[in-house]
Amino acid sequence: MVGIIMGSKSDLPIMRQAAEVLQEMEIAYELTIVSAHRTPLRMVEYAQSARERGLKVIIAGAGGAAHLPGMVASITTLPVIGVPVKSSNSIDGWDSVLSILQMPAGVPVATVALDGAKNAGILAAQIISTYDRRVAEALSLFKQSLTDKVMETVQEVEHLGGLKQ
Ligand code: RP5
Repeated sequence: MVGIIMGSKSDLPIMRQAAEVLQEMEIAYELTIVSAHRTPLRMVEYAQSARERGLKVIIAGAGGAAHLPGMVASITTLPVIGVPVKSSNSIDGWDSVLSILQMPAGVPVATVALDGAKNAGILAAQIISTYDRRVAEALSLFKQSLTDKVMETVQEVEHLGGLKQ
């Protein structure tokens, strides 16, 4: 249901975080390398066939001169979520962020934070949840777990505060 693509194997430590969150919510995904600069024809073929292969959302991550998400979005009508990666050839990550974020009108890429692959996975799940009730329920449980984790720390901190008095 979700295609996770990245420009290089070196993006995998970041991009696998999108896969992990989809796996936790039992959403089917595929994970592969598609490089805008090194395999441009593969990129075109991937983007052209994505919808007919049954994908609902594409998550695309790249670093440096990060053209992959935008170029894929220029070919497919599926929603594309872009993950700017702080790669070895990146200048502090700003190059990747701006390359993915500053798309021209007409070709949107939903850009998450630098190295924000986990949020990309959650956003993909949220798009799928618009028509899939099971995924919507998995997201509700996930949201509740965020609240529960914070509330545990609230209690811990308030307890420490109490000890100081
Ligand atoms: C981008 O260049 C890739 O997405 C990666 O983030 C970066 C560096 O690639 P490698 O030289 O590590 O293969 O195209």
